[in-house]
Amino acid sequence: MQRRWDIFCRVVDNFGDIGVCWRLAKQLAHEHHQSVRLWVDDLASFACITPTVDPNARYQVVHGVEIGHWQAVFVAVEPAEVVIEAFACELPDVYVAALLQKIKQSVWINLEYLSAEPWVAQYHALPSPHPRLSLTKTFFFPGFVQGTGGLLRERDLIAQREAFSTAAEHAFLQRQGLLERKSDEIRISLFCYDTAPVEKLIQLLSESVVPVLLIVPQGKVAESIMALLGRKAALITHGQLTVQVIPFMEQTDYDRLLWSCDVNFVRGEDSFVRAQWGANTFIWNIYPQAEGVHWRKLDAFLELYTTGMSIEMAAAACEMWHCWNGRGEINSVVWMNFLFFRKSLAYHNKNWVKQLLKQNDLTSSLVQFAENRL
Ligand code: TRH
Repeated sequence: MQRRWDIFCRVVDNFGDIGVCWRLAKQLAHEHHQSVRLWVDDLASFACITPTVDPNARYQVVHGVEIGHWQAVFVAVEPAEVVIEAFACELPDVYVAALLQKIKQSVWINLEYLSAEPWVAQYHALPSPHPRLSLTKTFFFPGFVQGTGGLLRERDLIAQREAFSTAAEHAFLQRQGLLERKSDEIRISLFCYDTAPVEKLIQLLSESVVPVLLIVPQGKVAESIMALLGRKAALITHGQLTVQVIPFMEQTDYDRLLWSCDVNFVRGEDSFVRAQWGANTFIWNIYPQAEGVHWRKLDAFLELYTTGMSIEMAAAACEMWHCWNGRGEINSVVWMNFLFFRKSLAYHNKNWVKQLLKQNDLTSSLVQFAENRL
């Protein structure tokens, strides 16, 4: 049944908040034929991952989704039947007041950040009564296991990835102005925080015995690599290493980049999930949190993900991931050991994807949940 949805997104920093909300909004509109309004406080960040978004428009429709600029003074609107408060962003007071006035209550969902920690399944879909008002919101947790809300995954994503032939890759590389593949080359995409040991990685890649192409989206990390290599250019060669700095791509093209690289360094939440669907070898730079809370998340994921790997392969992956996140120093042994397992890891990832596919995707879970409540 077609329902009206309001999604509220506050961009804390980076692109993950809007990345997730935009993906969800599009999927609701395109696959579930829902009527979706997306309220975003930072349209400039949004425009980086979706160039068709006008950063100056108060109201616009893009890919069938209504987009409203969430400004400091929120003009009262009739609330939708389903309300998504993304990542505890706190709905505008006038909107909450309007929710209270509704004869038939809306379904109010707080969409949480992704975590592989075991408690997630226990807390998923629990109601939380408002402390003062007669309204209840539900905490909805994405996750990797049954009993959670699942992961964002478009209906045709895996089929599209499987249909990504050599010819399609060639066309994609040409369209993006990316270098063609050399025969024995290792192709790596690098999307990480500036706290990652990038300098060390550059040194290791420069010493490689096979050619390496490192593709880096523009931003702080690309700037620091250019400073390190002493050249401000889109293409820099240093020993066996070629660095290609590229503009930010649209989300769908970023997927293709992940499919066309042998190793993907990803970060945060959304690119981390996309690398998993892509199934090529990946390394996660987790979003750092106060008091090292992120380590529990990282290790919880590694525990799930490495299940079924040989002890050696699991150790190589865990060591590389730990070093990349600042626990231990990345050196040639750690890197070479990880590279040694590169193909086996990609093979393992195919089974990992099969396991993840047993779950409903997050958008379908949300639609089902809302429909049961309305
Ligand atoms: O940008 P991020 O670091 O976002 C983070 C995380 O979501 C983190 O959990 C959150 O707390 C913090 O923001 C506030 O990384 P993430 O999650 O991978 O989001 C990046 C988005 O950008 C994702 O949707 C993929 C997209 N992207 C493109 O569309 N094109 C590109 O070229 C690149 C590199 C990324």
